[in-house]
Amino acid sequence: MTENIKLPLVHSKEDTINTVTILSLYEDMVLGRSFEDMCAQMYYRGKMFGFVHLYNGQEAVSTGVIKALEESDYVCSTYRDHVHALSKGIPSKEVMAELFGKETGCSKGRGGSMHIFSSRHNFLGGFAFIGEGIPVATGAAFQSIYKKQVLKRTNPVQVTACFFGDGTTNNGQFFECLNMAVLWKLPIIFVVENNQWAIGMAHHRSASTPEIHKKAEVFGLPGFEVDGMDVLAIRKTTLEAVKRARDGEGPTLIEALTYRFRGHSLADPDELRSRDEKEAWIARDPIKRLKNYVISKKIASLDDLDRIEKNIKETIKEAVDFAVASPEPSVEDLHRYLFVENDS
Ligand SMILES: Cc1ncc(C[n+]2csc(CCOP(=O)(O)OP(=O)(O)O)c2C)c(N)n1
Ligand SMILES: [Mg+2]
Repeated sequence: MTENIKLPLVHSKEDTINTVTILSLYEDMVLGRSFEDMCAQMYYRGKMFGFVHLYNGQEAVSTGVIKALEESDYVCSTYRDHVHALSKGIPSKEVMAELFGKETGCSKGRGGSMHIFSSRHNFLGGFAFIGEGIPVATGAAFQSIYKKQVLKRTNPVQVTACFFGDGTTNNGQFFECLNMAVLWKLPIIFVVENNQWAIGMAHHRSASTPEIHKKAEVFGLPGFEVDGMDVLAIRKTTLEAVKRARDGEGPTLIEALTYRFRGHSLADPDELRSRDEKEAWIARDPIKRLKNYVISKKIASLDDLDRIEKNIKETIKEAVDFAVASPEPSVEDLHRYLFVENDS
């Protein structure tokens, strides 16, 4: 399992990738998919409240980007945030408990589905308002070079990966932050998850220039279009962007072409997208794609992959049991965590 194998078609900078890494990418995508499927079940059983936006279909983007980062790097998400949080290492039971509104959740049950947060994991949220995370991520990238350049800290520069959707790129924060990031050469990767739709609005009907990666050129940063259903392609592009960021060469924009397999949220009947369109994208399922790759290249056996899937099932079951058994926040603590507490 630890043997290094050659990947002939991919990875110019990382031209060998070991079996353990490939299987860990597979495991992370299966974790994301299984977690979201369980969320749907729990939502329909009335265990979760409010809006819940699932990530099925987009797993290669989260895994491909976040698993190319170091633990000390930052991730900033959107309201479709559960799977980004899992890839960043927040334990699934803490994310599940958060969705159940329990005290043991990563945001102490005060955030819920759209406000997953963990300072311990440098996970900056979870934002219900679209585009809200982009300035926050830009700030994280700014403090990272400030520590290096002004405070003369010797640690490696921390990189920030900032995720947002195609619809969000029509908002002003996107353009303002691209400008600042280039001006100050910030170590940030803007990751556009172009899943072709913003709720019920098709991307090509709302954007003057639908090719989002081309907008990078105007601001002077590299912009790449990448197959968002191919985890290895995303990983390769991200590793190059991380290197540029850490070497002080500034930001990168990555547009990952992807698709969500479910409706916008669990409350969406998903009647606007055509059956043909959905079927065409589902045929490109990123998890099945990596599975086929692993089997055809004899990287691991079906039994190995089955074992991974079984372990994940167990992990998800434990996450639900933990969330069910956890206490609700107490009414006396209603005002806690609104402000930083100085009594520790
Ligand atoms: C500032 C703001 N305006 C409008 C909304 C309503 N809204 C919620 S999701 C959404 C579409 C976002 O689409 P996209 O950025 O493509 O993300 P996706 O849902 O596809 O992941 C909109 C307009 C919002 N949440 N915040
Ligand atoms: Mg979208």
